[in-house]
Amino acid sequence: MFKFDDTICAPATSVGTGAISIIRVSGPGTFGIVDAVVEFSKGSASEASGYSVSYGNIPEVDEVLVSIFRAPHSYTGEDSAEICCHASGFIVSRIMELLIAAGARSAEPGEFTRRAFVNGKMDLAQAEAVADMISAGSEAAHRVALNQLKGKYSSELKVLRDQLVQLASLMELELDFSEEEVEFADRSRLRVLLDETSAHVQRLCESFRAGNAIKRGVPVAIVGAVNAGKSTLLNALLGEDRAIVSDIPGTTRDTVEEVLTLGGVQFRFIDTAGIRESSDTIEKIGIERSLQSLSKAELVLGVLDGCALPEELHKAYEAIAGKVSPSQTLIMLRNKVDVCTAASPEGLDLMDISAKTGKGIDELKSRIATSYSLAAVSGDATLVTNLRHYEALSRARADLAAVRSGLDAGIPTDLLAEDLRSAIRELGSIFGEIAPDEVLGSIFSKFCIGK
Ligand SMILES: Nc1nc2c(ncn2[C@@H]2O[C@H](COP(=O)(O)OP(=O)(O)OP(=O)(O)O)[C@@H](O)[C@H]2O)c(=O)[nH]1
Ligand SMILES: [Mg+2]
Repeated sequence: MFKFDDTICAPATSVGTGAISIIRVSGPGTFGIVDAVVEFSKGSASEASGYSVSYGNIPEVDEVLVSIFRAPHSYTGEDSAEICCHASGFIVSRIMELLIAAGARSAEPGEFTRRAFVNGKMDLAQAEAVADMISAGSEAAHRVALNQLKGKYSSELKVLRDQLVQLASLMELELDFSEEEVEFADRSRLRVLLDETSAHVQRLCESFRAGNAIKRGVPVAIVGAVNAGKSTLLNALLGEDRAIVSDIPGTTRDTVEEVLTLGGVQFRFIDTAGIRESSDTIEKIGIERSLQSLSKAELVLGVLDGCALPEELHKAYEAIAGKVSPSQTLIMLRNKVDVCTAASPEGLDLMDISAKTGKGIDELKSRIATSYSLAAVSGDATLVTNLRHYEALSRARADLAAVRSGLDAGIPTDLLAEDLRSAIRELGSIFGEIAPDEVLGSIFSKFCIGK
């Protein structure tokens, strides 16, 4: 285990909120430093056993509770303490000053978790999951982060990496015997193994779209012609008057975004400017944004004015459907059915709603929830949610494709082995097998102080 020789401290709770704050201390000097700052009513931090809590006093500052964790049984793997005090900005900064005067140093963002990683308490993917866990805004995002934190995700990647190592050794075997012209005894096995692994890497790459949507909130674009009732629909879904509604066509100029959790999944509903020909510069920019939101959405709610004539409805339907790609889910809505009661035109898959009266809104919500259900995250399927992992997997996928086409073209194995090694490095980089300082720096600098 790597030994850090300094001791760090930081507030672990946000200052100014709640009643209690926690200040974390970690490193070899922890107990001596805490003893210099806190007068314990019984014994001292240095004598206290691990997993114990002691009551103490910091003269002229506050009465505190100190939790003691002895190495290696702590978050960081080092001797650590957590000082629980009243949540006043003054008290927290005073205790920080006293700890620093006693020999601790103010921690960098993410430094506790970085130490936990370096000390082997968790791998890199698990360390990243700590940040995801804290920022998870829905049950689904929490579940994905929890799976990653518990190490299920890393084990899957380790199995994959081991398969590639096995492949590499098969290739090396071939290299060893190449002078004796051992004709690729195991080439077919090599191919099978390579194809299996590539398919698995491919599957993980493909899961990123859903994984990322779950982590950040599934983007749902509400699109359609002016005055169709898009903003009224956003308000009906949210149950509040968020967007401006009026009978003037072109009311919404810029996109309006709000988050709503349905069935444990967070959705980001984006109300957009109505699409029409316009010579107004600002409206044109708004429409451009509508089209961008549409193309980036996972789910598209196409809103049609139910009072339009059948041929207009057909035209409006096609205008939206034509902009939706096969990988997106489209739900087409015929709005204003409270006043426009003519039967739905033939041949169009439309759901009848009235954004104004709320008719059909609950059904629409359950349709949206099931289109992106929690089942996607609760099953065995692993979801990639981290951009760094996705990029490493994509590079590994390209390396493996190069190995495959090299094999087909009869390229000597020693040349292919290089691509294979690169793929192994890429997978290893996800759980931090190889973790250069600058990679660690960029990961942990995004954490907050005290994490
Ligand atoms: N009767 C009825 N009127 C509705 C319904 N939904 C919207 N409206 C009315 O239709 C008009 C336009 O509604 P908005 O929600 O502003 O329409 P929009 O699609 O956001 O329009 P733009 O922002 O201009 O593109 C308003 O007068 C709404 O009250 C509905 O379900 N029934
Ligand atoms: Mg609007």
